[in-house]
Amino acid sequence: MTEKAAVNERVLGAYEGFVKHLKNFLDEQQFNHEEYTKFVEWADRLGRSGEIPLFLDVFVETYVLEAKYKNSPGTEPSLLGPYYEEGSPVLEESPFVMPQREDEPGDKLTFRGNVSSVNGPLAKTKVEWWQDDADGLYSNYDSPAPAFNLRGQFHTDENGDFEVHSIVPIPYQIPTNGPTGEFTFSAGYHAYRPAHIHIKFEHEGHETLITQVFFEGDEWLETDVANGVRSSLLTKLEDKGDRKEASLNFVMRTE
Ligand code: MBD
Ligand code: FE
Repeated sequence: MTEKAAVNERVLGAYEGFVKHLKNFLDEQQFNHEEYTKFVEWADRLGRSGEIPLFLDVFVETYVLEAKYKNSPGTEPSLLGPYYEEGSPVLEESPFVMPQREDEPGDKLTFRGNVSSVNGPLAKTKVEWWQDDADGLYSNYDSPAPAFNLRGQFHTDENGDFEVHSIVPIPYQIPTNGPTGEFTFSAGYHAYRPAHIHIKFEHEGHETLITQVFFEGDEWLETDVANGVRSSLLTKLEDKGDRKEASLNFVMRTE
């Protein structure tokens, strides 16, 4: 580049703000130079392993969301996470059956929800859904399942209602054999997230809502390694014999 690019004030402000707080942090922590070098080596391994999105989504994303959305009306956002995939199968007919293998392992799940706006009812909201399978794996990411297994998109009806048929997700263990696991165990944390469904809502004139659904009684709710649980996102799994049922309503904010 010969010409100097225009200054991006957001980048400059972010870096200067970061340094301001970094100084206080370093005064407090008093790292020696060997510790700094070890950190650089670990960060290099993190980058080379491809785990930067994983690490940041587990250990940083929740604080970004909290800072921006605490005390806002409407449904609380939760983590997007590293396993969102654009272009999932478009499901046309309700109840929306998540793409799955013929003999998909796991408990069958019927999930009912409603999407409204802080201003009232909302028709035809676009919904994207993704989750792990009964082996704790997300399709498209180191999984033997077909691409887009347990991923789909659809629209709510005229009243904002929707019904999904899927399987119950299981607690998710983040990968532990790389630099993210190294950090997790060094800090004395476990590697689990409670079982969750990822869900994303889009509607014109509204802020896109990315959030998750969790289930009461899950053993990892209080100690989620990614700290993504919000009590308003909890629902109850009801045993209906051959399947489980759950429901939750969602409220979108206007732009
Ligand atoms: C996940 O499944 C997830 O939802 C997050 C936020 C981080 C790692 C794995
Ligand atoms: Fe997840």
